[in-house]
Amino acid sequence: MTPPRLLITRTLPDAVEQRAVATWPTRLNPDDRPLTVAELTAHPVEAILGCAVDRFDANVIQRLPPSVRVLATFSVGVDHIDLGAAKARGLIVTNTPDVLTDATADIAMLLILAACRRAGEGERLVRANQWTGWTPTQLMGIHVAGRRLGIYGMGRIGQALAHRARAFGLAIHYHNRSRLPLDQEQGAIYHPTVESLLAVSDILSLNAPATPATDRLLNAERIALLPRGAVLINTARGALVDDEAVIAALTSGHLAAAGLDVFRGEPALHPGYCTLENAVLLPHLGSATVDTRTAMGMKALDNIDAVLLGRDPPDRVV
Ligand code: 8YV
Repeated sequence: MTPPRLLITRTLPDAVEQRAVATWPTRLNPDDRPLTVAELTAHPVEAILGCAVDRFDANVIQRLPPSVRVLATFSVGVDHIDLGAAKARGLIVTNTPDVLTDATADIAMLLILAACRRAGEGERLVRANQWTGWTPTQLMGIHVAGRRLGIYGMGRIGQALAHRARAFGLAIHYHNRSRLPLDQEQGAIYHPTVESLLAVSDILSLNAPATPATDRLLNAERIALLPRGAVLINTARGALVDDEAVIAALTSGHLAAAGLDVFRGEPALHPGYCTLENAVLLPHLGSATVDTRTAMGMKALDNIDAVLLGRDPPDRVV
């Protein structure tokens, strides 16, 4: 009997690829080129280790060879996968929760500080050789301590961000589908509606998954509910915001600044962001540490191993 085969769609950290190759006959992508739909669906493998940049819509899932039993995504987000189509086909889908919580919360905290303290503008000034020297009023930013941080989505990453933000003197408010138990709240103030959260958010951080319900959640009407001069942080998904409305608010000053790690249609983000001095823009770095990306790959392989060896995968989504 031939052993099960694995397709890994993008280049992963060495330790992950070495483990995969040592365990299963594995097709790697050493050029790290995005695979076309034809390439994604061409290989009669039993398992696919894919990434959030691979689109597994209903069409792709239907075209997968019948041999494919498990799709392990190298991400916690599953918005790039049509879960209904996977379920209908009997395709097991797994993700990588927990291991990227700290790294992503770090990037959210980094963006809060960078956006409030105008780090992008300062960096650009120095690099352009235009810094003529210290002045008492140069690049004055927003003082973080004492301000209110509103966290939309108080799951693992939201809670890890709250933990960091408390150390910077921020008061934590949050909205979540359900209120957290008191011991997990740690003094954070629950808002039963997003509108009530927005009204008190000097800094608003989006930490919820992209779903039909959260698509363009932050639109012009809801941005208007934020205090004037609020700061927007997004390390979740670009789909949660209406780009035109965010850009208009950053231009008018209703939003003082934004720190964004994720974009609708990335890497082709809305060009309006790139000319805004008060937007700090990162290329989806949330989980980008060697330790985290290695742990994500190992978790994806744990899930694949479980399915191929006939066990329940630890991180089954459908
Ligand atoms: C990943 C992410 O790095 O896990 C997620 O959902 O957004 C990122 O942290 C990215 O999706 C790579 O697959």
